[in-house]
Amino acid sequence: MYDWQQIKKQIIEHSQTIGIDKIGFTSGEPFLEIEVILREHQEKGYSSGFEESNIDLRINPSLSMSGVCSIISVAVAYPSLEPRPLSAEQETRGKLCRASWGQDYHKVLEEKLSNLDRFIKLLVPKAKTLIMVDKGPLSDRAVAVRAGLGWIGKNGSLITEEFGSFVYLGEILTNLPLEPDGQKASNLCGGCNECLNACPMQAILEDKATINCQKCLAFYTLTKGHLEDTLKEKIAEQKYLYGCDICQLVCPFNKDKNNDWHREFRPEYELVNPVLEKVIKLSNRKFKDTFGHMSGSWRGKKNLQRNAILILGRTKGAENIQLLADLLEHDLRPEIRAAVAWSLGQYDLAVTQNILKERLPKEKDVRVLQDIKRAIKN
Ligand code: B12
Repeated sequence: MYDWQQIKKQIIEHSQTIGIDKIGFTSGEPFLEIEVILREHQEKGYSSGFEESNIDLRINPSLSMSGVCSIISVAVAYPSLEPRPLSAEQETRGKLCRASWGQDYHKVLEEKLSNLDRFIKLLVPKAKTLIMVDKGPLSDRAVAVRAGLGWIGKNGSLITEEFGSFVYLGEILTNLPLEPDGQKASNLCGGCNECLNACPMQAILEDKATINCQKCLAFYTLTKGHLEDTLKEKIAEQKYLYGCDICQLVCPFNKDKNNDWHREFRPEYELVNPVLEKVIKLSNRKFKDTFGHMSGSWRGKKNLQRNAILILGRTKGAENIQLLADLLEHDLRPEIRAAVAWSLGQYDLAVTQNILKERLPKEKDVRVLQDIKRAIKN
């Protein structure tokens, strides 16, 4: 009784009016094409731990929603061009990855998909649906590939020909029999190895078009707790407080593209390149007010502060020694004191060595003690 072709057309048209940049359709069949990839990724210890660990759930949409017949996959583009500094000031700053620019993308995409969902239910009141953005068990990238939105680049990202890889993904599972889009996007990476060469961690597994998450810098910026010194160095060197864009920035499909038409994602210089000292001194309330709306606030204040301290250490600015000394003496969080110990160790100065030595007899946390000792030895 329904004209499904017509309904699909109306869904596509509506999506274009609500800021969905690309839309595609695929069946609700299991994603058998990625089963081996996902199992191997997990078995070899390449997983991040943030993804759904139950592979059956990951590949079988019907375990998330019984009666699923089709999946509507969407991409929403986000900007890549750095905002201009407001002045030529030389304050030490860090950066947040582009996926944390503007409003939290989960919220933005969920709103767009809820809007599309309401529209579908106006057309077909009995439609059953389930919205997923990032947090669902399905691989958003695998859904997008099968729906024809793009291809998986060597860096593991879903690349669209129109917008490059700076796109967020989400999907609606539904029991409606919407016709799948037959045409898959061709993989246009060819012999290009820019991402492989640029990754500071050698995290990209070339032959697999996937990454070893246990090496990925983005992963480490959001890992809680203590870090190995080599990882501290990498965070400090690349200046990322949250996430990492390196393997995407060098991608030829992202060059000369700045997907800046969604107001929600427009970056504010002071927020995406914050002054490190200000980040380190944030109160809980100020953190929530300043960064709470961004996806980069997800891992909490302590993570951003730990990373800010590491970056500060690498700059070795004399003006920051007092701040670091105060933190080592008074901050109650061991991860913060450990980061400070490393940072003070970066200065090759008698004064910073003395600060570390004076703390030694007072420090109670075993892990921080080790870090202080290493910083003194260095
Ligand atoms: C866990 C996670 C992370 C982890 C691990 C990342 C990773 N590469 O696995 C960490 C914290 C490191 C991370 C980082 C980032 N993430 Co993340 N992350 C996820 C999450 C929740 C699960 C990913 C996952 O399962 N990984 C395991 C691998 C094996 O699976 P997969 O990446 O989904 O798919 C792979 C395979 O299935 C295979 N594949 C898929 N389809 C097909 C089809 C064929 C034919 C073949 C052969 C292979 C194949 O290739 C894919 C790439 O390796 C997804 C959301 C979701 N629910 O899917 C977002 C997601 C992948 N992340 C996203 C983003 C934006 C990022 C960052 C760019 C953020 C940043 N700037 O720091 C980085 C990119 C790092 C990178 N190069 O991958 C976007 C990616 C959008 C895009 N255009 O690809 C997603 C989809 C969130 C979203 N809804 O928009 N992320």
